[in-house]
Amino acid sequence: MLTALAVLAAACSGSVAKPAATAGPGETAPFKKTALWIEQGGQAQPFGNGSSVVVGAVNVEVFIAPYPPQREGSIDLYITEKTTGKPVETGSVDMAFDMYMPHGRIRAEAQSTGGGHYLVPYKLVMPGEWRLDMTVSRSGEVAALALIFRTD
Ligand SMILES: [Cu+2]
Repeated sequence: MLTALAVLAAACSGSVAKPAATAGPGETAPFKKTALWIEQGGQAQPFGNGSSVVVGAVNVEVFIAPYPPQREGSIDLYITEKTTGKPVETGSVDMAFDMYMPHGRIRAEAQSTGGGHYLVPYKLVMPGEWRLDMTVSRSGEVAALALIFRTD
């Protein structure tokens, strides 16, 4: 409501409305709370919960529950072949959370439940901004992915 009024006021006075701010890691946007980013080529981009990303030869769909992320929750991954769409069931998934503080890294174990679905329960020692490094390994091929997420 306030946003609409502000835009209306700007239109009446003839001034140009500013584009909506996009929050990056470490920033707080005034109107929209982003809690998840993906890091690609050294840059963090907002990443929607439930989105998928191509990493090497596989497609990885990522669901975090609850969302926005809490200190304790779980991550559901659906991993499929990029070319055929077939579920990847033979891989092993490694996960580590880090925020570069003296408490160190936190490992999380991925449990394969079949059909390309992997469940990763996690418990973090403190709230804040965490980097999640994920690797999918199978038959000598390793695909790496980095997410950044903020917990309350
Ligand atoms: Cu910390």
